[in-house]
Amino acid sequence: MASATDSRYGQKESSDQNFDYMFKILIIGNSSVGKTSFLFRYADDSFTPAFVSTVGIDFKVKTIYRNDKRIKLQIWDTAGQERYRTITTAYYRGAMGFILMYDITNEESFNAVQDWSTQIKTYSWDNAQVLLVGNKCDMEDERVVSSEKGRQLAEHLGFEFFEASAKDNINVKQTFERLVDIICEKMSESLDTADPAVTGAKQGPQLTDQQAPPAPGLCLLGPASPPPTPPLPPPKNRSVHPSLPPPPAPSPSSWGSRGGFCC
Ligand SMILES: Nc1nc2c(ncn2[C@@H]2O[C@H](COP(=O)(O)OP(=O)(O)O)[C@@H](O)[C@H]2O)c(=O)[nH]1
Ligand SMILES: [Mg+2]
Repeated sequence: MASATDSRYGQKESSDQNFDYMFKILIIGNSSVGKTSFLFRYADDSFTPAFVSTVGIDFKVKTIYRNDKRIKLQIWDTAGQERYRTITTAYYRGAMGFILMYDITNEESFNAVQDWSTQIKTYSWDNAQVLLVGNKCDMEDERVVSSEKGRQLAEHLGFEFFEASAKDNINVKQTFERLVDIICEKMSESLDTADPAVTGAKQGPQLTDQQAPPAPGLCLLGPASPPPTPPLPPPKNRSVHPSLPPPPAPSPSSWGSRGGFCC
């Protein structure tokens, strides 16, 4: 069980202030679909077959380069159980992106996707980007949810779609990078169409313009500009438990997207 002293969540990168943008991403979905494993595969390139139930919510930080920009990802791993829903949904508000995960060997987790999507629509910014991920695609013999069903549901919900395996490291990096790319694309579009009176610019600023002010809550510029809205993470190496206050954040406009990558 993750805890305040859980060394699996070491945050050595979290205090690094050297970045151009910071994106907050949440991984959500039913318990045991592989959310924690997916995050550990991506952040640490590690995998453990043991199931260690996540308590509340926790995060890892990973910094990547996209379009010559240093992007710091604050990736929040949530507990899937209903009893943590109040805490975890409180974290939806500042998120720019969601990885909504089900397990291709577990029909119930797939049937729950619609509910998770409703949670996103209810509690997140309208413009948050979502990828639907069918995890455990290494378990082909036990598959009960076809790729086609996954793709159709993603299309219906307006999300892009990936099948992946945290265990075999299939489409893990690709999922995060695609999510970052669509966040960047939509952020750039939003800034292009931003009201000059609000942004103070004659033309909408580009993603690559480091001096340009971001649309509220869409991105966090590096050291020169402190975060406008999303919350600071909790102290190092700790989970967020029911007694701790949730973070806030407001919301702008609305977007959507589609596509598909299977195992
Ligand atoms: N075969 C396989 N097992 C996985 C995969 N991802 C996670 N698991 C296993 O599924 C169980 C639940 O994983 P976990 O990451 O704790 O799920 P969470 O509750 O969604 O965070 C663990 O036993 C993992 O080892 C995967 O891609 N393939
Ligand atoms: Mg977990």
